[in-house]
Amino acid sequence: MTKIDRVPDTKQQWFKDAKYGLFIHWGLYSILAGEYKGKKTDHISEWIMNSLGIPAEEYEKLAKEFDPTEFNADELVRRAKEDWGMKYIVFTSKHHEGFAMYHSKVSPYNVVDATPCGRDILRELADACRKYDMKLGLYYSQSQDWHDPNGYVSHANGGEDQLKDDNDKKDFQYYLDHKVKPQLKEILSEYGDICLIWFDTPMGMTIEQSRECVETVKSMQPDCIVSGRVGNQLGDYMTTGDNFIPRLPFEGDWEVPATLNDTWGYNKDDNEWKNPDDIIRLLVKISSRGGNYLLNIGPKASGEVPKESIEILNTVGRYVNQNADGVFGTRRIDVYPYELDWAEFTGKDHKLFIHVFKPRKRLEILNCGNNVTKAYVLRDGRELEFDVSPTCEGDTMINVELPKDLREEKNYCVCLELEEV
Ligand code: JFZ
Repeated sequence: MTKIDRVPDTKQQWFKDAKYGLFIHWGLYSILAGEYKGKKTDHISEWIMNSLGIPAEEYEKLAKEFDPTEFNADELVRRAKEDWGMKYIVFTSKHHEGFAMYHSKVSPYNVVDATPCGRDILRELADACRKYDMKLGLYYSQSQDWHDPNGYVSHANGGEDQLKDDNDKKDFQYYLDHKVKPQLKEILSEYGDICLIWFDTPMGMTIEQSRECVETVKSMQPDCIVSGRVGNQLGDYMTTGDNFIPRLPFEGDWEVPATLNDTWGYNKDDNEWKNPDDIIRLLVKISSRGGNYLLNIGPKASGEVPKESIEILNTVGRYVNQNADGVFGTRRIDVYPYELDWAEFTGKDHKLFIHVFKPRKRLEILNCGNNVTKAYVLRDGRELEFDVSPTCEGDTMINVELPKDLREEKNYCVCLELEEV
């Protein structure tokens, strides 16, 4: 994460309210699923071409095997919207491997022209997003392209000096003018409204080159926002590292991209699935600090989403759907600038939401701001008794009584309505 000296502002209300989105990493690497000719990668699987040093002429043959018979964009978008409660989707239109997951006229290395299936995956997704009124954003790797001779290469396994020499010899500007900008124009003109372009690590790009990327996007769709990784502090919002939450206070618009296991692209050997309870807590914690959580799935080459991902997202989705008022549209709060092991707080308007993650006999909340006028269980509206008492330190303690059934529970939310002053 690079240091920024201004507050990033997307000026897009949908982004400030969204809180929860779906990242989809899908490409030719999904066919290899972490293994090539008996060799397994110990790096994130979408990097396999790079980490196992597969030559471009070999790697590109994978396209002949791409036939996603199980991919159903409609079903996926419906799940994201209804079952998982997500507000936007970001799909890899072209990752570092250089392969376009849409019908590009700029390069034949794309999912329609180079595969037997001939399906325009982005078209299918865009149509489904329109049907379900889901915002669609696109990941586009602007700096690294391991298929184009002039795209940058970085190394999973080091060797930076040699690489820097190799990269310096390339005509990156040519690649920018002849592949990146024309492809950006395609994805921003042929697939309807695109809510954001998720640029990735800029590497050696100059400020002019980052600016050209931003300007290409804005010239096509002025409301489309760009991620901080476009480089040179030109992004509309800040992007953190995988599952990394910045320290309070972080003003402005930001997003945490995150994996459910330890890879973005599908890896058949990665079973390090996170616990849904931890994901729920992370989502709430990020909301309380004013950010968005962009949670990733890596579909298999067949298009099937790993069942473990679906199960985790279904569980998280139940919490999100039952407690939507306490997640979406919430603002960064400063009421609780310290950590509690049993709760996280979110807030908006004159409401403070207490997300309870461990069984408690009663809820004791210190100094929650203005006077409390009402307390209720968010998911069913049940009103709760409360009283207010001074502490010896001169603070105010709100004590919320819990009915018996809730005292054994975790993962529920209580809303405190506060007096307007
Ligand atoms: C990048 C990609 O290289 C990776 O394959 C994946 O697409 C991910 C979402 O983005 O990886 C990064 C880049 C930067 C950071 C972390 C992962 N970072 O700044 O912490």
